[in-house]
Amino acid sequence: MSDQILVSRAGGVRRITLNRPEKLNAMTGEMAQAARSAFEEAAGDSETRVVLLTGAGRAFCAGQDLAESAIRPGRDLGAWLERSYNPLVRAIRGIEKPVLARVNGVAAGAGANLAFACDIVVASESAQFVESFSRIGLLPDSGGTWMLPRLIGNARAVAVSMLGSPITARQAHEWGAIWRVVDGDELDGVCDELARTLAAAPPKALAAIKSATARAWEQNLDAQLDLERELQRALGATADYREGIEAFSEKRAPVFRGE
Ligand code: T3D
Repeated sequence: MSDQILVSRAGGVRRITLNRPEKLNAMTGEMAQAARSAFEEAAGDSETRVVLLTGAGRAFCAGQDLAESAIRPGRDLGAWLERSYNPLVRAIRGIEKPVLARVNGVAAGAGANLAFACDIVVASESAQFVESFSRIGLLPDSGGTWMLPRLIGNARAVAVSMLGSPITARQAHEWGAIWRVVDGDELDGVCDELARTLAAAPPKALAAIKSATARAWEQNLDAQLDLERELQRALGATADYREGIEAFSEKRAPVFRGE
């Protein structure tokens, strides 16, 4: 594993830290590939029930490392995306476990869109999201053109993408792009508590919520009702559902095992 990514696990919570603090965690190809591997490992680890993505130091991620030779003008940026960000975004969206973004500082370019790809985003008051691509002659990638209109509406998505103007954490919250904005000194407590709560929740139900809400963007209500029927049928047969019902009637906290 590259030292540009730190991975640790405590209980059911796997923490993936982007680790180039002196460059605001600007993403190299090595880092993108290591992050993707970390998500794939998390997907295959039965002990991991939630993944927390964050950055070391004062930033979350400043996007693509602009000094990297692979993205020099004239190089094939499409091929670069296929090697770096596209697999990473697919890994974040595809993992059947909740992904929590702890946005501790600026999230720019691909870094902003990696945060927006996560299931639940908590940002520090001082954080900001910058769709900085147009400043260097590019369009938002890493899913930005897909996620932004859905998260904040078309008018805002087009404006922030064209202008590259920073979205403050507070504004991102008001626009519905992120779950919470908290004081910097509360960020760890809030994220740890959320991660623990998600780690104790029924994994199959969370996976179904993740996949069903993703599908809802793509299909009509009729098809979505069919999907809910099938997913609920499967969940209704799980041991965790039985446990949830029993715990409710016995007035105790449920213990969900993902079975
Ligand atoms: O294939 C493709 O499509 C290409 C992929 C594109 C995906 C993208 O992500 S494109 C967008 C890339 N990101 C940016 O354009 C953001 C560039 N950075 C900034 O605008 C600013 O650094 C920030 C607004 C993020 C933060 O500003 P500030 O004033 O807090 O910090 P700073 O002083 O600018 O940066 C601190 C250091 O980090 C500095 O290094 P130094 O001079 O101390 O050695 C700076 O150069 C470095 N850094 C910040 N961002 C990047 C970076 N180094 C390389 N690449 C960066 N993206």
